[in-house]
Amino acid sequence: MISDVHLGTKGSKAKEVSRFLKTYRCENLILNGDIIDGWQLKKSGSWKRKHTRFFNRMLKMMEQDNTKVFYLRGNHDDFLDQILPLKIGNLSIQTDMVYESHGKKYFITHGDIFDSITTNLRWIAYLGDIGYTFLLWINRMVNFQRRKRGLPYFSLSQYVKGKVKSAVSYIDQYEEELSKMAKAKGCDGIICGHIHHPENRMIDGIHYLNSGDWVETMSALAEDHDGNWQLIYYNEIDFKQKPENEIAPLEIHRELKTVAFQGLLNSEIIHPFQF
Ligand SMILES: [Mn+2]
Repeated sequence: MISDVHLGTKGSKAKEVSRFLKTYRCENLILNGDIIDGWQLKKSGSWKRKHTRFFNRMLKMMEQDNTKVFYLRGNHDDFLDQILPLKIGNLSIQTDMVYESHGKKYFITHGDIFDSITTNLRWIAYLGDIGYTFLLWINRMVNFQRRKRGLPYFSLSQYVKGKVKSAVSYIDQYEEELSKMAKAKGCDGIICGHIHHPENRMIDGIHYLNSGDWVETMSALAEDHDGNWQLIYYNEIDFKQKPENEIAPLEIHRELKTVAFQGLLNSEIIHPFQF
């Protein structure tokens, strides 16, 4: 399973994700939302050949390995809402799904449904070191100006630190909310994407899984024949070896409709940090 490829944007690691898909064989491929970045394409993004190659690879998998593809809509590819549910041969486009395997039920959704309650500066979690250094630099500039005007020192770094802390708790809050939803739906686990934060852990008796992204972490999620889930990081793959990794079969239980929320932070400047 992969999510958040954001094809059509500069940050999309399209070549890497195609290479990743070429390395593995699977019975089912779940594209868990934000595969195509419709928002960015509408504004200023450009569709490149490498973005088309991703879909060529997907079609090859469907042809050669008889892989079933489930494309679940994300908030950036919400244009799919107009056509789903749609099934053409081995390709199925839908809102979300329940996946049953080895006696366990997993609710699979992109996971943007909680954006409405957690819109406050969630992008700041992804500032990282460079962003932080940059902010410290701004801090110096701001205070230089303030001093000239006789204003007291303002600690932007302290302000940002507080925000970063709340961004970390945003991730915790997100993971907990989705786990609660899985529980409410009578599932054993939840699989999502959206926040570009790969994860595989237990939260209050619910198996919480996040398939990561192909913008920052280059990560994916796979289930083996025994029903064990693991995160795969592109940077850790030994491409010289020819692994014959196959992923266990998948049964579709039922389709559920969820409500789509548009992200509220839609300005050009912070776009790279949007989920
Ligand atoms: Mn998203």
